[in-house]
Amino acid sequence: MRGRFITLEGVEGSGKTTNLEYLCETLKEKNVSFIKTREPGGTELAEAIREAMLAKWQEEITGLTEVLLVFAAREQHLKNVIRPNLERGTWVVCDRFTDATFAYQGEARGVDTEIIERLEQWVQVDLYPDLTFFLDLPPEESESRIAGREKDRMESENRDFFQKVRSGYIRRAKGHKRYCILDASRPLEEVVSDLRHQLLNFVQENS
Ligand code: Z5A
Repeated sequence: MRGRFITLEGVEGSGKTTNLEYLCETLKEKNVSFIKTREPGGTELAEAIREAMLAKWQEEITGLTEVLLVFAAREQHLKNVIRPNLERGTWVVCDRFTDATFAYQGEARGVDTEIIERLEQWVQVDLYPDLTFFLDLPPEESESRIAGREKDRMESENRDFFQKVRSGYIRRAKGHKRYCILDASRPLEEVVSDLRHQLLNFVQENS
């Protein structure tokens, strides 16, 4: 049986990394065989593309360039990591996937959604996440959570940009049944308990 593909999405500081650890613990408890990975990244070349994508450059980086970079990384990641694992029955847990491209490059950078949809079909063909946790947090709260960190090129964008990212995610979440929206402004224990509950139901339905 094909493995299941779970993704985590949200604005920066919404707690993806933190919740991912709890998600993995729950899968271990249930004896689910899985790998943890991230986008952009997950392979040697895709990690190099991630570095280039997040670095600060003197020249202007267009939204379309970002789209092409993330899909080049995604092709490598799908071919070398995600597909082979799913095919051998291993579940894949991924920190961000194509929903991030729609939110960051589509909604916030203004790249035509049709272009992203075409690349999505071309690169992914029939592969989409089975379950997506969206950690929803207003940008002003995410700012205070990551205050003091050294910011990369994307993190250096302003509040208006992250407001658009959030709206993009909310719009997509409403249109796809695979989404599970978690209010990430609550205390961590509550967010984790909610995530765990939804995940346990999913594991039961898919084992
Ligand atoms: N990107 C893109 O543009 N297009 C694409 O297609 C893809 C990605 C795939 C890298 O993503 C960048 O790539 C990202 C979008 C772009 N850029 N931005 N900006 P990333 O996921 O690697 O980086 P990130 O979003 O910056 O992740 P992060 O900063 O590591 O945030 P996080 O993982 O969501 O948060 P965290 O580290 O778990 O938590 C942040 C802090 O909050 C930490 O101190 C926690 O202890 C605390 N925390 C967590 N939950 C709570 C609660 N509930 N209450 C209080 N405090 C909490």
